Amino acid sequence: MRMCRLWLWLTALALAMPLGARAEDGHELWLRYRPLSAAGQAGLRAVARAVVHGGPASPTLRAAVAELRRGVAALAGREPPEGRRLVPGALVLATPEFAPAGLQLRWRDLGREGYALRRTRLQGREVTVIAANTDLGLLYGSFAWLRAAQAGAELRRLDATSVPKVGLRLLNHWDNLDRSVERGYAGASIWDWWKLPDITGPRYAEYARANASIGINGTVLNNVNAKAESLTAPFLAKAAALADVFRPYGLKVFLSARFSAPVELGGLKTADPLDPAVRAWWRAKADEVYRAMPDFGGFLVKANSEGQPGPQDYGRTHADGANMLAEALAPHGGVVLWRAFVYAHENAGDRAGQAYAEFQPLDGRFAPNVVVQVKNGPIDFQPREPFHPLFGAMPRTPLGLELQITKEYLGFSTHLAYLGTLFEEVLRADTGHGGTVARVVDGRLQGQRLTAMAGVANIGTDRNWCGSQFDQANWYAFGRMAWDPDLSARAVAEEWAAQTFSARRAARDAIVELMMGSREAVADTMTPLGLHHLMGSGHHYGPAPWVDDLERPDWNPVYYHRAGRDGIGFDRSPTGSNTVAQYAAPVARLWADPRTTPPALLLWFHHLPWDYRMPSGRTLWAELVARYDAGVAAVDDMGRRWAALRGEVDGERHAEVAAYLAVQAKEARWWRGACLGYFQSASSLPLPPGVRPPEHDLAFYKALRFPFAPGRGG
Ligand code: BDP
Repeated sequence: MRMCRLWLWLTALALAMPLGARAEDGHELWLRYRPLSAAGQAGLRAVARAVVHGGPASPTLRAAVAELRRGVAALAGREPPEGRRLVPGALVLATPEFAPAGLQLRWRDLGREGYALRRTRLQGREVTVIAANTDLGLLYGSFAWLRAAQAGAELRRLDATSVPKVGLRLLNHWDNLDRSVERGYAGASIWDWWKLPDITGPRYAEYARANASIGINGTVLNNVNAKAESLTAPFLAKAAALADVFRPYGLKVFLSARFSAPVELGGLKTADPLDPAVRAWWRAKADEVYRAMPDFGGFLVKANSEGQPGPQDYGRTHADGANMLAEALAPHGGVVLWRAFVYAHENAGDRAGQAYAEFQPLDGRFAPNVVVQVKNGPIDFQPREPFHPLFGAMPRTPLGLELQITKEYLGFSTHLAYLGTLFEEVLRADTGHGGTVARVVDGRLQGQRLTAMAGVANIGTDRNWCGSQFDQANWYAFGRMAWDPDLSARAVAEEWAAQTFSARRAARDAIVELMMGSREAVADTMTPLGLHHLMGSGHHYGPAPWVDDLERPDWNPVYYHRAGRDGIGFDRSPTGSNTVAQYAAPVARLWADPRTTPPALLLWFHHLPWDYRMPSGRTLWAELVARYDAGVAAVDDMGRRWAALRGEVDGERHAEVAAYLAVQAKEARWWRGACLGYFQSASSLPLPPGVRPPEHDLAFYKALRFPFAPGRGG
C-alpha cells in the first residue's frame, strides 16, 4: 500500500516537473525542442505568430508545416496557427508559385533542394520567409530555421541561403534480411522485414524525419554483402512500403544488389555482364523495381571483394559490370553506386594499393549514371588513414566518398569518438591534383554533375537509435557535412551539442571540447603513429596485434604493423611496396620520406628502427609508449570533464554517458597493456624510465576471447 502511494506520488511529481527537467533517453535525437527561457520564448513567439503557406499542401509541405508548428509549440509554449494571410510575425513558406508580392529572390540559385531563410518586410509587415523551389527545399529550410531556434540564434536578423553541395547524401545500412546488422552496435536492424509490408509502425517515419532534418536524401536498405532475395517480389514490396513512408521526407530508397542474382534468382547459367540474357534479366528486374518504387534511387554494388561475386568472375572489368546495371537503370533515372573497396587474396601485393590498381585504369570507362564509391582511406575505416589515392586520380569518373558512421574500428558504440574531425580531416586533405577531397567529391574540381557521399549507418532498434548518446553526433555530422563538406567539425559539434544537450554557452562549449579531442584519443589508444588494423580478428573490438594465423595474410595484424627486432611499420615508400606512388607527385614526395611524413601517418608509410628519432626528440619506441599513455590520459580526462557537467545535462543521459566513459577508460588501459606488452616482446626494449608497466602479462591479453561480440552480421 505504502509502495503504491509512493509510486503515485512519484508519477505525479514526474508529470508536474517542467519538461526540461524530465529524464531523457535520447530517443528524440537533436529534435528535442525543449522550452526556451522566458525571454527566448517571447522572442520566438514574436517571429512565429503563424505559419503561412500556399497550399494545397503536398505530403512534404505538410511535414514542413507540422514540424514548424510542433517545434514552435514546444520551444515557445504556443502553437502558431496555419493560414494563408500574411500576418505580422508570420513564418512564410514561399515557392515561386506562392511568392508574396514584394519578395525579391534569386530563385535559380536555390536549385532543387536549397532554401533561403530571410527576415524581411513584406507588404508593410515584418515576416520570416523560408523560400525554396520545391516542397523538399521548404522542409529542409524549416528544419534549418528550427535548428537556429533551438540553438538560440538571433532569428530577427536571419539572412541565409543554403544549397547542398553534394547531390546524393546517402546512408548505407549494412542490415541483413534476418535483422542482424553487420558492424551494427545499436541493437537489431530497424527494418522489421518479417512484418513488412503490412506493418510499418511509427519508427520508420521518425527515421525519415531525422534524416530530412540533416539533409540526408537517400538510404540503401540492405547490406553490401547482399542476398539475392532482397530483389525478389516479396522483398521489393517490403522496400516499397518503406519508400512510401519515406517519400514525404525526400528520402529515396536504394538497394544493394548481388551481382550473381541472375543466376540465383533467374536460373541463368551465368552472370556475365556482356551476356545478352543477363543484360535482359537486369533490365526486366529494374523495370520491376520501378513498378514497385517509381522514385527508386538505384543499386549499390560490392563486387569481387571479400568473396562477393562480380564481373571479374567472367574475365570482365568493374566498368563492364557497372555499365550493365547502369544501362538497366538509366531509362528510369537510377544510378549505380559501384564500390571501389576491393581486394582479393589471389593478389599478393600491398592491400592498400589494390583499389587504385584496379580502378584508376578504368577512368572514363563508366557510364554517366555510375558513381564509383570510394572509402575514405585505402584500407578500411581505421581510426586514422591517409585519404584514398583514387580521389583526384579519376578525373573523368564521378567518385563518391564512403565514410563509416558506425564505429567498427573505433570502439563500437561503447567508446566516445566524435567522427566530425575524421570526416573533416579527409574532406580537407589536399589531393595534390589541384584541390581537396571535398572538391573532388562535390564535383567542382573535375566538373562532375553526379556527386555522392555515403555513410555506413550506425542506427538500430536501441531507444537512442545509435547505441550511445554521443554516437548520434556522428549520424548528425555525416548528414550536415554531406550537405556542406566545408562545414567545420567544430561548428557541427556546436550545433549538435546545443540541440542535443544544452544551448547554454558554457555547457555547450565544454561538450564540444570533449568531442573535438575524442577521435584523437581513440587513435592514440588503439593505433597511434599511423599503425592500423591491430584489432581483434573478425569482431574488430579490442587489441590483438599478435594475430598471425588467419586464412589470408592481409587479415592479420602482423601484416600491417610488421613489428620485429629491427623496427615497426609498413614500408609503402619506394623501398617497400611503393603504394605511396599512387598519390599525386606533391603528396607522394612528402610521404615517401619519413622526415616529411606527418607523425600521425608515419608507420602507415614507413618501417623504421625503434631508435628512429622523432620530431619530439624521443626515440620511436619511447614515442609509441608516450602515445599509448597519452591515449589513456585523454580518456581519463574526458571522464573528468563529463563528470563536471553533472547538473547541466539531464540525469539519465548524464549517468549513461559517464558509465560508458568508465568502460572506455578501462579499455584504454587494456589497449595500452596489450599493445605495449606485445610491441615490447618485438622490440625487446625496456619501458622508458618512469613508465608504468602493463597491468597484465602478454599471455593474459592473448587469452581473452569474445565469441559473441556484436556486429558480425548474418
Ligand atoms: C569491412 C567490414 C566488413 C564489410 C567490408 C565492406 O569488416 O564487414 O563487409 O568492410 O566494406 O569494414 O564491404
